[in-house]
Amino acid sequence: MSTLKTILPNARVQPRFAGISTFCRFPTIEETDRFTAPLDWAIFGAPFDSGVTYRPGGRFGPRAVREESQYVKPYHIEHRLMLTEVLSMVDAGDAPVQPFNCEENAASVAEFAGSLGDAGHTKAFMVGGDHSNTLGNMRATWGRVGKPVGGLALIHFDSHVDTVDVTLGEKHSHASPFIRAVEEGVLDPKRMLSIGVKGPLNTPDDLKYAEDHGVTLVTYEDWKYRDGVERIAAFMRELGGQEAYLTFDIDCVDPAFAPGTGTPSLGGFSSAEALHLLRGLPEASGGAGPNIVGADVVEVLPDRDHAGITALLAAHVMFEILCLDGVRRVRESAGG
Ligand SMILES: [Mn+2]
Repeated sequence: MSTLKTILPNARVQPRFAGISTFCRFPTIEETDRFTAPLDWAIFGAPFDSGVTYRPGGRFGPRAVREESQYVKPYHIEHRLMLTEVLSMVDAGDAPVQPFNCEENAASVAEFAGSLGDAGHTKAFMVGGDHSNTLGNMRATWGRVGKPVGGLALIHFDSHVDTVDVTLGEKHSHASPFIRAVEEGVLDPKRMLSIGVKGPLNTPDDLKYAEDHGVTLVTYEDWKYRDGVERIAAFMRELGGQEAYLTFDIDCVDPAFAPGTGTPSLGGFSSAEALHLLRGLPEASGGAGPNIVGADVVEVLPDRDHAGITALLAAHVMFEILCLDGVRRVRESAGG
């Protein structure tokens, strides 16, 4: 009798290069015989990129990540975790995006993400698309956890802080999801941690909103050469088991490792450093790790990618984030 909560095709019998590509070969949301209800994570695509300020093409991100994720395997060797034994996970398809309107698109993504699975249990994981889609999944996540007054905490990996008020005359774009989320009460800026910030920026004011509202900013250089590791650990300990959303903009990784993105910013994490940082969050917290109630990976732009390396990294980042929830559940059920 299998103890699996998510049934994958047996890669020793059914090759990874055959069949229709779902995220990590997870079942579709209709294949209810391949996952254990209640559903823990519904993973969906948000193929929308009309919120970009520079190079478009992220609308093809979900398909590219699905394709490269065929080689994501379920056993995490550092956590000693068989993810499919701990979580039931599906590919829920793509949100119905609104390619000509950023604000309407966020509303559409929110409605779709909020409808997935069991409202009181299932969590929504979004694969973008540009970062403007995150406002939609954050709204849905906030609703799923009962719209707590004060908003969600946020663990944010990005080159950019994405708290610009207006860009090219628009309040809704991939430069603005977090200022809009704060205004809506969805996000608590005092419990927002931005990791991997790097420049150059348009003006010094691009950091001012975050600094004035209590966001914890850890630049790449802070993490690599100064006190960033300690500051991340302090944030994670303070956060404890509070409900947190995790968003991963692939442009926090050095374009030498993740060239397939639309607003590349030089330097930054290597692939290995990014994976190491994610794997280290439980230890940094001093406990079971962050209580991730919603998540995304965004800004993969396949047309600028080489050999699929950016999409492959995004697929493995998704796996790492799901494993964080797996680790937390294992440690909590063990009473520690
Ligand atoms: Mn971003």
